[in-house]
Amino acid sequence: MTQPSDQSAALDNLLNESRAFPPSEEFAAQANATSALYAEADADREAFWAKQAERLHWDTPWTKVLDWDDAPFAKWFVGGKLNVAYNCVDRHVESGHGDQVAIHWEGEPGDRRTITYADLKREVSKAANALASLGLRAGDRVAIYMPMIPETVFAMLASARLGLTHSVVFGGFSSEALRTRIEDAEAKLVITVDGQYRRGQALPLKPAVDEAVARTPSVRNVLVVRRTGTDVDFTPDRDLWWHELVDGQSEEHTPEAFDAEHPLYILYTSGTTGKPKGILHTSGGYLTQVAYTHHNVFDLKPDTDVYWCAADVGWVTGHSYIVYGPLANRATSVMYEGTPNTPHEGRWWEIVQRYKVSILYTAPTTIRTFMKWGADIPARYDLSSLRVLGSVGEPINPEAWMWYREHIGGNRAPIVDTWWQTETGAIMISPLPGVTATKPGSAMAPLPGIAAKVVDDTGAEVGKGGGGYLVLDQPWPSMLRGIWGDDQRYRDTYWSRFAEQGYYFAGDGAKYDDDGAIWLLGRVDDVMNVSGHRISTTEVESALVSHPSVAEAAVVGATDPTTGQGIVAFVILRGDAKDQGEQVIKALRDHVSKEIGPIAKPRQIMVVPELPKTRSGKIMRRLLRDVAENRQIGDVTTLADSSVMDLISAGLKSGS
Ligand code: 6R9
Repeated sequence: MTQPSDQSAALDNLLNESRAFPPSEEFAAQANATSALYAEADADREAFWAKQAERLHWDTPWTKVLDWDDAPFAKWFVGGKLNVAYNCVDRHVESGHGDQVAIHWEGEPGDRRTITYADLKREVSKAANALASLGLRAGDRVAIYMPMIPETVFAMLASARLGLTHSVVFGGFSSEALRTRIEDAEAKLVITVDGQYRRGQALPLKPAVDEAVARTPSVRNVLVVRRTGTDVDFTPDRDLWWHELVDGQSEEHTPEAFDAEHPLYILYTSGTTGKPKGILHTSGGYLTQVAYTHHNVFDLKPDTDVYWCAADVGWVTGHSYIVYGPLANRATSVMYEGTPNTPHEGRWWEIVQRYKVSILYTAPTTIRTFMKWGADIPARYDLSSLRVLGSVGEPINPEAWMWYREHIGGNRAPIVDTWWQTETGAIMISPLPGVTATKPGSAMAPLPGIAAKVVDDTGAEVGKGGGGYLVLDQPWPSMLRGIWGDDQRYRDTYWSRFAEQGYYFAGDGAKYDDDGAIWLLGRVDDVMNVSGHRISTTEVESALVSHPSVAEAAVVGATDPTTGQGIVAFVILRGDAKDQGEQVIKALRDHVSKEIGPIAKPRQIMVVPELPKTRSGKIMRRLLRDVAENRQIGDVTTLADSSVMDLISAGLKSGS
């Protein structure tokens, strides 16, 4: 494990940041949130959450807010029953908002669709009838391997409506990644597309599904949405076209109420070992917290705002803040299919201008990319509609924060830097716009109802100015309910580090500044954060060593000005491969891309004669990070052979 002190050293300037931006009176006067929320939650946390749960329609009221007797397995809103899709769709139509736009969708090639809440109800009902006709029943798992198109949202909501548990697999992942996820969840259905648009090109996706499904006997059907019109192979009886199955279905579907703890979805995320963890989320507590946070953190006014979360739906941010939170709150959203520079670098700002987007939620890596492209690009568009800006996925450096504020937010829109994880389900630490005076680079404080602390190695809370590990010391409604099929791994990963205190260990280093504000310092385990995507070092290492040219591999995340961290791999090649130079490096990068996905492609691969290891054989990635970041190499005393680092440095200097 990296010590948080390593990271705080690197982020020292960040902690000298002393600028503060208090909310304007004008914003505060109209804000959803008030400072009274903190006091209210402190006075009685469970009563506070019970009140937040009233944002939803419950078919059967709960009898108990929280059951924590079987900790760390929580039950929230015990005995309550609800239908998640009804809450996100039907009730808005019933309250007279059927004509309100739910989604302004824009495809990468420029095609557009406007979907009202009434349209959404029809589409979701038809899709639910279609899935039921395939014999799927509550509790069955459905894998969704799709790009950013409306049918992805329909598919998720149709699953939720029937009590099916969806597992969305990011469309950029490889066939192999899809296969392991289908296998782990034992999915009966895969929903996918013929192909997807990426950087102006139509790329096939169905062949990856065919390859995966050939080895996953649990899958009975593959439902294919036609997106790009490319030819696909069809396996009779197994494969079905969405338009043939769904379009003819009845537009009426009566939702059934499910238990508050009914599984809603599984979402796989990287852990410290090669095997991804299936993070399990359930219904009532999850929907309560995503709705509550979306309302307060983004200050959503459903009648006037146009909200755009520019994440991919394959990540938790897409689940909670493209689909469930905004729809539960009757938001009008923008959904965009493609990359920010297709066909030009002003595409996003053109979209903001066209739909008068008022709330924008994105990641620091994207903001840094825009910085690189230049402030003159957003300056060509009318961005005056923007009134709240959000950031998520990794620590945002003060420089990017200030740029976002000035060039996108017109020095007017408050910025909310939101810390949370796939596991937390919803935002946990964030400023409240209109309430909190923000500091560039700090996520500030736990939201009302949330309890977080920075603790030292022994679990004792550090004082102001102190650094250590971030922990969550009280259960929260949208917390994960476990790792799919692996209760022990759930206990070990999150609850064993501070077992005595009963704290949830987030895996992030953090620090309090002199005012007690929280600054996140990145992961303390072997998980990298590349453009806001979590990739484990082990995962990339195992992909590399699965190639016949590689004897051994060690992977580190090195600071990268654009992507936050970049993947740097150190490999020891086998005999023959040593003489193949650049060719083998290219082959290895392609191999990783095929095994895991293009986002896991190493930025740099260095060929080395040896790897630095401790006596117990654990690779000392800390030292490799020093090399990757061109720093003086740190303490080598725990190395089994301390001359190894000299060998590595000498080899790299001579360019071999
Ligand atoms: C929502 C999401 C979770 C990890 C988390 C942390 C990093 C996310 C952050 C942040 C600093 C923020 N992270 N938001 N670090 N400031 N505002 O990203 O979920 O993909 O599971 O990643 O991302 O390291 O532990 P997920």
